[in-house]
Amino acid sequence: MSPRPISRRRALVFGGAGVAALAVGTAGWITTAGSTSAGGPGAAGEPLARPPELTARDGRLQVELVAAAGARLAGQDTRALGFNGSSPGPTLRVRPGDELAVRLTNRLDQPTNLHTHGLRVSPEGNGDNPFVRIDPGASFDYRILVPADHPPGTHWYHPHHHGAVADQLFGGLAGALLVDGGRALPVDDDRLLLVTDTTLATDGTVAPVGPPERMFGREGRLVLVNGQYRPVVPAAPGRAQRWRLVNGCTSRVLAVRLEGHTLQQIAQDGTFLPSPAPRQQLVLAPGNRADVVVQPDRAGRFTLIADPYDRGSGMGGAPASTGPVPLATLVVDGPAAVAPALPATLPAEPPPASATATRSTSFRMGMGGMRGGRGDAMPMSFTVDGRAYDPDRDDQIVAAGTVEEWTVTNTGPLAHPFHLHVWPFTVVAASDGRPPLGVPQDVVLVPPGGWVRLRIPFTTHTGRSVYHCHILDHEDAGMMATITVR
Ligand SMILES: [Cu+2]
Repeated sequence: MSPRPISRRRALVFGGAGVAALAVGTAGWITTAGSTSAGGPGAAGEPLARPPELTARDGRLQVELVAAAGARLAGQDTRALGFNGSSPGPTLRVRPGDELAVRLTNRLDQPTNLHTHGLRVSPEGNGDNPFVRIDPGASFDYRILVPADHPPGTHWYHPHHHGAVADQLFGGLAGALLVDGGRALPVDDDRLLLVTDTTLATDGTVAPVGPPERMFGREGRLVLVNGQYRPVVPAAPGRAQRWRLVNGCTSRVLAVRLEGHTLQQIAQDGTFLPSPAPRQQLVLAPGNRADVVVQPDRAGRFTLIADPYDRGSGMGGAPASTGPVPLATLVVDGPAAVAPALPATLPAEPPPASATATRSTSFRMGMGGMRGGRGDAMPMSFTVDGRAYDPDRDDQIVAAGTVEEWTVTNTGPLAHPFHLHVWPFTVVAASDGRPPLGVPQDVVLVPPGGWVRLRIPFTTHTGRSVYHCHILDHEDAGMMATITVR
């Protein structure tokens, strides 16, 4: 356990109507790496922290994760949720061929479980199984076998118990999951920037969320990076660093840019692009990851910003994000250096050449008295193909070994991010004309009234899992379906 911090009190007001003034205790605190930093949300401008790292040894990573309220978040002691008292939880680092053994203990007041988002692993049994239910007080032993040919990349983990996913992620339950190995890049630093959002009440509890917010998809008023409020990322002119950006927000789309800089994107959702791609802005749906290389060429302070993103306002519910949100500050200082150039080509995976079957599915919103995740009335229904999620119903049955082309349509006025577990897909085309990335990814935004076309190899694992909207309020309300590959 971390030593208890010595708190001083600091008052901080987060702007916006109805936002509670948050009394923020900031303190010096000890990271597991042994370094001390003065943390604090109130204290914007503290150095970016690295969540505790747990690294596989001799082919195995055995960890215990305890999900409980009382995490240290944004530099203060809160009633937010965390893994092992921390939000985000520890970063889990494995290599291809490793076994990831997680004992998850539930000290919440509701059932939970674990999803290894992005890993291409078995969804069966003690694997990445979304049907597992861990009741309060119980533990479950996950045993996840990372295939020897698994690509290295940036992934993450979070609970996936239907009906409680949004509340638990918004509460703070998320962590990074990195597959190491592969080609070393010429960078001086390799940093995780896991973005989450939440809203804290004055007493440090996570603020309750009403039906209108759940209908649109809740966006927290506090946007955090590695659990910190507007941290500082130190850099030297000329030196390159790799940032692993993870959108761990419940519903918020992050349209990210770095003042005065171009982000060189090298990977999406844990797979390399064919070559570094310059981006003035990167749009990350909830669940998406992007690895970028940042190489400042001059001293100064530059803000990493999430710009407003219109998810669709046809429902009369305006997006909660009304202005640009500062996420972090890049502070460039010190003597200039010259970093070696990035490689011109990266080890991208070629897309499947062709599909052997086609399939269509649609995200739908409709009028109707559906029940929300916590049982309260929702004015809208959230379905896949007109049916609310039923874990006992087989919605899609796919022949193992095939490559399918899916058309995912969205009949409604809000954008919905499509996420398929375990089997990543390559986007072939989208109705809004976005140029496809051409490499496997696992979350893609389906535009309002539009569609995306995906090519999905079902060639790795068999088993039963789910696909759903990654606006987790929508998933909890029923916008999820089962898939069986056999
Ligand atoms: Cu949705």
